Amino acid sequence: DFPPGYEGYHNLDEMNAELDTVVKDHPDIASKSSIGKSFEGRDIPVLKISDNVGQDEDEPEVLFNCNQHAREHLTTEMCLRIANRFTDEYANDQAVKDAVDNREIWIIPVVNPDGSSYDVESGQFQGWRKNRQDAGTDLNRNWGYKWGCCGGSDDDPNGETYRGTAEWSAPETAAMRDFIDSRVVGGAQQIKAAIDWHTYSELVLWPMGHTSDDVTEDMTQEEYDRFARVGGEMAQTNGYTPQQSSDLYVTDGDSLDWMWGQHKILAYTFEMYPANGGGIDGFYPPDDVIAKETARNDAAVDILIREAGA
Ligand code: 0X9
Ligand code: CA
Ligand code: CA
Ligand code: ZN
Repeated sequence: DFPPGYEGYHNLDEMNAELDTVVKDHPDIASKSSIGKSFEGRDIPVLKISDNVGQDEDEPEVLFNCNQHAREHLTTEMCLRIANRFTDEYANDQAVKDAVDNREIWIIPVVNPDGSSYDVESGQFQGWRKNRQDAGTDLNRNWGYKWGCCGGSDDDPNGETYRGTAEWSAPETAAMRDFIDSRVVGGAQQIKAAIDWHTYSELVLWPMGHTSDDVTEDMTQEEYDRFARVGGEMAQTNGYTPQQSSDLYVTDGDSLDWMWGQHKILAYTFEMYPANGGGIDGFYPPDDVIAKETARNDAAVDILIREAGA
C-alpha cells in the first residue's frame, strides 16, 4: 500500500469504494460501470454523472481519464475530485448544476489498475510507468493513430515508452478504444471534449503529438487555433504552460492524437504538479498537496465542459 505520508492517496480498493459512495449518495446523477478488464483481470471502472443518469440523453459528453501511467497517482485524485465536486455541489452550486444537467460527464480514475497497484503494493514506490503485460507496455504509446510512425516510442520491450507488439495490444487501451467508439450514436461521436491527466511539469498540451507541424493531415489551421485558444484559456486559470504536445517531445500512439484524429474530440493532456520535480521524486508528492493541486484545475475543467457545447 501507500507508504507513510501518502495515506491520503486512494489505492484501487479505496478508489472503488469512493466511487461506490458517490453513487450511493447521489443515485439520481451518478452511476458506475466498467469499460473492461486489465491484463491481470482487474476492472477499469467508469463513473457517469448527469441528470437522468440512467438514460442516454442528447447532451454533449465529456471524458476525463486518469492514471494511464502507473506512478502518476496524483491524477487519480484529480479524477476523484471531479467526481466529488460535480455530485456533492450539485444541490448548492448553480454552475455545477447547469453542467450536470446539460452534459454527460464520464470519469475513468484508473486506466492502468495493474500498474498502479504494482507501484504501491510492496509499500515502497516502484517508479513504474507501464502496464504489467510481459515487460510492460506504455499505454500512452499503444493507441492506434499512426502507431509507431515517427520515432516517438520504443520498440524495445524493456524501454520505458515501449509501444507494444501492435496498436491496441494492451487490453487497457483496447478497453478505452471500445468505450470511446461506443459513444458514437447515430454516426456522431458524443464525446466532444476530454482531458487525459498525467504528471508532472504543469503543462496544458494539445495535438498533434506525432509531428511538430501545427497544420497536418486531420488538423486544419482553424482547428489548431481553437486548440491553442482554449488551451491558453485553461492555462490562465491554473498557471500551467500551454503548448502543442509535440513541442514537449514527439510521441506516436498517444491518446490525444487518436482522440482527435479518429473522433475529433477536443482532447488535451494536462501534466499536473509539480513544475520541476527533480526526476522520479516529482511523481511522488506527499498527500498534503492533493487538495490544493487538484482544486487548482477546477476552473480549467469548467472551461472544457463549457467548450464541449460549443
Ligand atoms: O510521455 C507521455 O506520455 C506524457 N508525459 S508523461 O511524463 N506523463 O509520461 C506526455 C504525452 C503528451 N504527448 C506528447 N508530448 N507528444
Ligand atoms: Ca442527462
Ligand atoms: Ca448521450
Ligand atoms: Zn504520464
